[in-house]
Amino acid sequence: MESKKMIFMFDVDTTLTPHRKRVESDMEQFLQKLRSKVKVALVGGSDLHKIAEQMGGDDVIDKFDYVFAENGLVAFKDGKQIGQENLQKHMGDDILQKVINFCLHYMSQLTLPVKRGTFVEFRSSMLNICPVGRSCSQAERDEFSAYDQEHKIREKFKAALEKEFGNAGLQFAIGGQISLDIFPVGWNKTFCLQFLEKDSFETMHFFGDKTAKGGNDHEIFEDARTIGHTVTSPADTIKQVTETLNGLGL
Ligand code: M1P
Repeated sequence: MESKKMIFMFDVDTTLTPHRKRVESDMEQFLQKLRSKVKVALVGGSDLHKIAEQMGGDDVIDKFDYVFAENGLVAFKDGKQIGQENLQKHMGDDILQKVINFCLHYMSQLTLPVKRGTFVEFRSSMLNICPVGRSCSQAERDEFSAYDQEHKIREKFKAALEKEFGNAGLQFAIGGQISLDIFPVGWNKTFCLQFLEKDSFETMHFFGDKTAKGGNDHEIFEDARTIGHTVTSPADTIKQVTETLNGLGL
């Protein structure tokens, strides 16, 4: 039985894959089987390139009913692009440069276990700011993450950004393991819901790990239009989805 009016949406990192790693084959099979019962959407904070890397290749947009990259600011349905926003046009270079300068200055004052390269990644709909540098190795990523948990590097950075740019119409979110996302207010994961509302879904389940306040799954998890589920790992996602389907008799 397929419930066409129901959609299951998934965050990518930690929800479907281990941190910044490729999806495992049991999850790939599970998601494809799920598509015979309900529509399935990916809602990632990362750009499409990284989502494709993690979800098994460039055909990711054909393997799911919807793929929402950069919180849905870059949107695909049935393999075709249906949305694309532009941060630079929306905010203007003046404020963007102020934010970038502030971040670079703030990060220059930090002493971390190591620093590598690419501290600012300018994406089509968001700035991704990374104190350790995005070109770090997996081991350096894990080391930063442990250091961050102890020293609250990103939490303090986020608070400093909110203090400085509180009235600039920007939102700051801790998305993955090593970085912060900065985007216009409202350009969080709830942005993708407009596409699904247009397609008249009656029930929208969302599964994500960063659902607490300040995390990049928080707003969509809390949104009145969705039924939110907090998961802790890909295995937990499979468990909770299975329980939800059982509860629905699907
Ligand atoms: O989980 C989504 C996040 O994935 C990456 O985070 P990090 O590199 O810090 O683990 C980034 O692409 C980030 O923008 C995104 O929100």
